[in-house]
Amino acid sequence: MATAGKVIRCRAAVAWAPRQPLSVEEVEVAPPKAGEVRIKIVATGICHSDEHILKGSLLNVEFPVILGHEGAGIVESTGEGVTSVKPGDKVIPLCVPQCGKCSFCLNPESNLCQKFHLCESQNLLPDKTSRFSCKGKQIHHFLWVSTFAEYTVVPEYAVAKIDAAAPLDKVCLFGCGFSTGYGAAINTAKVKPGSTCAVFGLGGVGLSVIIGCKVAGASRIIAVDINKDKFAKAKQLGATDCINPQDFKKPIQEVLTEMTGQGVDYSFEVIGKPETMVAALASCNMNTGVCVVLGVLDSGAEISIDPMLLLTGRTWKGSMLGGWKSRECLPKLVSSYLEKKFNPDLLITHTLPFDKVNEGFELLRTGKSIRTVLLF
Ligand code: PAD
Ligand code: ZN
Ligand code: ZN
Repeated sequence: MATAGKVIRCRAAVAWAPRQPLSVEEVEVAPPKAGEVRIKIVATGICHSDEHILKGSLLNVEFPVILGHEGAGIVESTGEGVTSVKPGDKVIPLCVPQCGKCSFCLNPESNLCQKFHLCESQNLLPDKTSRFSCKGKQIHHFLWVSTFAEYTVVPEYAVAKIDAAAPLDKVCLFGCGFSTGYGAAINTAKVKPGSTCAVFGLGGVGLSVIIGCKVAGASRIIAVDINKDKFAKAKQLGATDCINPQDFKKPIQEVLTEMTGQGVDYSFEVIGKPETMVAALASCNMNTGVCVVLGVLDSGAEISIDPMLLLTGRTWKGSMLGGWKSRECLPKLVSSYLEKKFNPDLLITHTLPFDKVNEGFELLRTGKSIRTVLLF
């Protein structure tokens, strides 16, 4: 491409400081170095985790930064030594990389990679420099993806090549929300046919859990949210019952236990609050129940539980990006979508031009959207 090897000037939403609106600016994006890929982002979703970072309530991010981690785009150019993608390929940048070499990557049971953000800082690219600058200032990367930029640079092991037929304005959700929720049901809980499930929190991730439970053949899927406006979509995607904890005097775990006899087989916390994490654990069968935590607490927050909840046999677990080995599995997941195995398009309630990124965040905060997709 004509831009290869050159600095590209383009739009990006810069977060100059926590708790401030994003600022759409012209930024400079340097060419990819060896082992890196520069991607033209076509579409990006807004996930609750971006909001956590913006609030300053998640660890390990340095400002100014370009957020966004749920995007899809087209390779613009590649640095020396890159072999798995070439200019023109459709790709998803990966917030959980897959280097293929570390002990986690070599373990078939694990989907993390020791290059992921809790093992290695991702505020800068692996060579500890940034490809972004704005008004003479260096801007930090975020999770090595920074999809709130028209062009971004990522390491080769943080990019997955997907089917050329994939609609980028839809499959951007596979970069986080859809894959996380769907995989939590399929890979982490391993939901069995005929089982009962409870899903706490009906945002983009929680509704994706419902899609996963349905595909896995669950016979009862109970959706839990304090915002009843989310119930219609939950039903459309496969929820059999929808309940609002505020409609009951007794704790929601007691309501769910009564509804199901001994508690659900699988419960999922997809909100990120201490009290709902404990309630979700207590809602599953005391002996054989499995509770999966996907919600992210504000940094520093903790939970305490009565260990008896676990002693009787419950399993309490969590997962990142739905347990998928990212580079290997996301392309297959996109192919299953193209074969119409599931329909996450229903999660997209709003599509906005990129410049309206702050409006997108406002829709998330006020509970009016499931996923907003921003288009460049
Ligand atoms: P969202 O804000 O779209 O949805 C959260 C939902 O929870 C909303 O529908 C709320 O109404 C509902 N809710 C809030 N409080 C309560 C309550 N007390 N009881 C019942 N319902 C309530 O968020 P999202 O779907 O984008 O993300 C959900 C969480 O998952 C969030 O904490 C995010 O940071 C985390 C996440 N984890 C991973 C992962 O890999 N584990 C990936 C992506 C997101
Ligand atoms: Zn996310
Ligand atoms: Zn690895």
